[in-house]
Amino acid sequence: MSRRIASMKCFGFARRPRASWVLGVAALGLAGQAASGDIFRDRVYLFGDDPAEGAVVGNRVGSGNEFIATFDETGTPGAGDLQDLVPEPVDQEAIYENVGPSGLARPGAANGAIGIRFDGQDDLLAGDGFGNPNNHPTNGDPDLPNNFSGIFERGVQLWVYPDSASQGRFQTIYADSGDNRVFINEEGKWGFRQNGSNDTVSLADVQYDTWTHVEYHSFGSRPGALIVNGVIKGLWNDWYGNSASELIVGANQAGNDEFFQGVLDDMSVFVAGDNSALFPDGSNFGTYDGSDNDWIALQLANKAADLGIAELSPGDVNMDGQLDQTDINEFIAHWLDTQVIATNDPADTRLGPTFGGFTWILGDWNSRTQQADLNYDGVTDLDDFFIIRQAFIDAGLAAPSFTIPEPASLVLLGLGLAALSRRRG
Ligand SMILES: [Ca+2]
Ligand SMILES: [Ca+2]
Ligand SMILES: [Ca+2]
Ligand SMILES: [Ca+2]
Repeated sequence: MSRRIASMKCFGFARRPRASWVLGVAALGLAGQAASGDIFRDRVYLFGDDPAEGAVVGNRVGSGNEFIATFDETGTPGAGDLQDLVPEPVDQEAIYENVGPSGLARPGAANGAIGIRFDGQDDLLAGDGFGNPNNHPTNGDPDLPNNFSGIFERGVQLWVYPDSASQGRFQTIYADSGDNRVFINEEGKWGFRQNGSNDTVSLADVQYDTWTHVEYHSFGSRPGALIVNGVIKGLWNDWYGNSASELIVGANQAGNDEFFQGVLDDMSVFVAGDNSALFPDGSNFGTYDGSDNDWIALQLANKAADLGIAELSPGDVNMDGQLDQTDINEFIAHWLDTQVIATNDPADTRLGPTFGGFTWILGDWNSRTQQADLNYDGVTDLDDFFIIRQAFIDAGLAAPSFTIPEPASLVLLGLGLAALSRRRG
């Protein structure tokens, strides 16, 4: 079985000496990724958009290149960090699909964009697993890049177009080891598994024959969240699983069941965190905020396009293309608003069955649009005001101030923040 051949490939083996990598990525502009944050995407799978891959709509995946693979766009030729995905078996029928405006019209897709269709019978893609970054197999290898030791934040995101003919079947979207996966269950709900055997099924209904963006995100030690179209729909209370076994896309870990039927596109795998102070070869892999979610990034880009501007200011609370007093007012109106997400609250219909009863404060598209949570951390506080303030300064406007709407002490905030903290301390 060719899957076993893939499993024998060791980490660090440079499968693709592609000297044109830098040019290729620059030319692509990571089309459709709408990358806006500073997280580190260690894998970007465009599923056919890289010209070097030789994808032709209707052809089998990998048929246009000598590696019989769909390419990972992030890495350096010969450095061991290009983790391609190989269709298995190689004569199966996973095929390139037109996902541009004239095809399945994935949100944000440009003319000519390509994705991959899975038939729900036997199609899958296989590659190196990634697991918890702290336990990544290449950590500490002086000959390989990306020492993730001490890094625990891990996320995966992609676009999914489930075929309605697949309704009623359990389908695995991807499985990174047996411990971590995202799936659709028999009842048509989105779900995920993190570090173990418990499946968390959300209350989010799968929409068939249309596109949905799904992110699975382990925020470090915990929690882990399932984010569907930019909104948190499921939580789990554990680390990201450590197993370094294969990554399977489109089927279960064994590659023999739970086949996905439909089209997948633009999948990326990321880490965040900073281990530069811990290890000589460590790095700052960035800080995640909601704008790193490709669905949210697309909403922000679309709003800017509608306004005829290049991009929204990070301090534009009401997203109207202007920085003015209305942004301050809206921020003040939501001062200390907090998005509490609890799995044990029967009244909270966002989440599914309770596993232990977890309560977390987290941000998403809802907290951004409904409570002025500019940094997507779930709380509207001074951190968000600093974003507004810096945006005003960057735009050449006078630094704004505001009055904290606290009954005990009405305190003017602005340039005197340092003095303020001393007085209160
Ligand atoms: Ca890579
Ligand atoms: Ca694509
Ligand atoms: Ca505004
Ligand atoms: Ca905030």
